Amino acid sequence: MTTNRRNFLMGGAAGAVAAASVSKVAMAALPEPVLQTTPDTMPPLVPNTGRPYNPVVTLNGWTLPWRMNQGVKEFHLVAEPVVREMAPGFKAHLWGYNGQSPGPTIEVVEGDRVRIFVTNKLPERTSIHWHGQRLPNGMDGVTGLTQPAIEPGKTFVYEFVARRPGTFMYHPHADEMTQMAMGMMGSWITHPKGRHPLIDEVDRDFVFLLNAYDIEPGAYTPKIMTMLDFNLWSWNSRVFPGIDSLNVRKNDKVRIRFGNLTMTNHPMHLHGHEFQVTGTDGGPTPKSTRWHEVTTDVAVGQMRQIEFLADEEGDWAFHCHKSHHTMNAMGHEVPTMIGVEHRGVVKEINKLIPDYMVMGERGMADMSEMDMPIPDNTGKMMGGEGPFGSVEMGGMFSVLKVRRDQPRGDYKDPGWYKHPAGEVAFEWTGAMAEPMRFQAEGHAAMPAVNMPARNIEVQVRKPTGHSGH
Ligand SMILES: [Cu+2]
Repeated sequence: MTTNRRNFLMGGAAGAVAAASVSKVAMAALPEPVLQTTPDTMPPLVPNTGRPYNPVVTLNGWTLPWRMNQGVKEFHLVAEPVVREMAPGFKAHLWGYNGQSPGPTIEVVEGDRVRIFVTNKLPERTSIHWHGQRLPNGMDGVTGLTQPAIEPGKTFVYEFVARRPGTFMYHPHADEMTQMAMGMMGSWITHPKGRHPLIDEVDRDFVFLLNAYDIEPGAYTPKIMTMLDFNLWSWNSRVFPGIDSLNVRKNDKVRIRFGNLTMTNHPMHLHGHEFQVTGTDGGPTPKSTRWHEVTTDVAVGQMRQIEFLADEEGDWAFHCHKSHHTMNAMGHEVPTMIGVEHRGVVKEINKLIPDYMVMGERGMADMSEMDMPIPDNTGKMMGGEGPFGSVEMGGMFSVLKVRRDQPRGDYKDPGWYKHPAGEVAFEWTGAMAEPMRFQAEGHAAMPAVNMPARNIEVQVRKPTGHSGH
């Protein structure tokens, strides 16, 4: 994580578009849009105006600065095409806000009056819906229902009071299928205005959105008609190993907030610790409803915030538990070859197809170490080199790094965990007794009828599509 950069560029081009499309009076009132040029996790934006609060850290993202105008917090979002680096060496042509997809996180305090200017630099109409907020109906951002569309080149103003503390998100409500498939979304945090009985103070507070893309290997632009068969499962439009680690100090109280804007649910799983779900987009959960979990499912259009005490040192995996969602592009249309010994025939096939190669006869892990040639600009099927070799993961996967000597409030990557002697699983090289194996035929609840003439043996075949999950 880069903590020494905050590459905010004051956007000249965006200002010019706004100037062309709004009146002189409105122009004078329009805050300069702030753009972000890097996909790195930016340090928390400590408020220097308005009520104080403990800011969040947006994973591979940033918080939008505001301008205070006579007691109103003014933000300027610019909807526009962006180039997002989804992982090192892999860039996607997406749509987003202020230079990135997702757009910047908006952080305000309960009771704040908020004014958001939205400039449309997309080739089609848009709007923004403020998911989960209590607000006047006409500020809800549903094109055609509560407001006219924001046509290309136009700037609209949304204004409301952030009434309810919690974790929210924003996204278009205009041609949503296209605009969300292209990456238009962002997080919104409303901090409590004082001590809140259901909202604890924490030492670290992270936020990100789960999103998914269908980008063919070698291509740059997502396919927008895809309903279920996505091939890039991302957090804040990044795929592992491009997702930053979540770095904390031992015994920090940690909150992680995430929202799901994909087309399927994601069971989010944390290793080494138990957490509680302390809030949803409906607000903080009553304490009587909280119990400890290590996996929580977040359905489509939901947000969850989890909290735990990071009291176990180490590098702990944190990922979606659907195994297809921890793979990058190309993971799917490959037949199961486990147990199929076909190295012998490769020479023959190579006469016909010179670049034919053996894939997956011992499982798929081989492929991450093979360094097989892939088209330019493709998220590797799996990737990430850990301290003990290849991490056979991609997609929705990152690492919670808990360290005794991580300075308070410092989010820098401490490197790999140094395990105490004798605390790493190791190869057994001593004498081996024959392992116990169960041999007998199974019992049955009732005697079977119509038994086949001889026993059937089957091999497992990996599903080749994504339908239904
Ligand atoms: Cu998932």
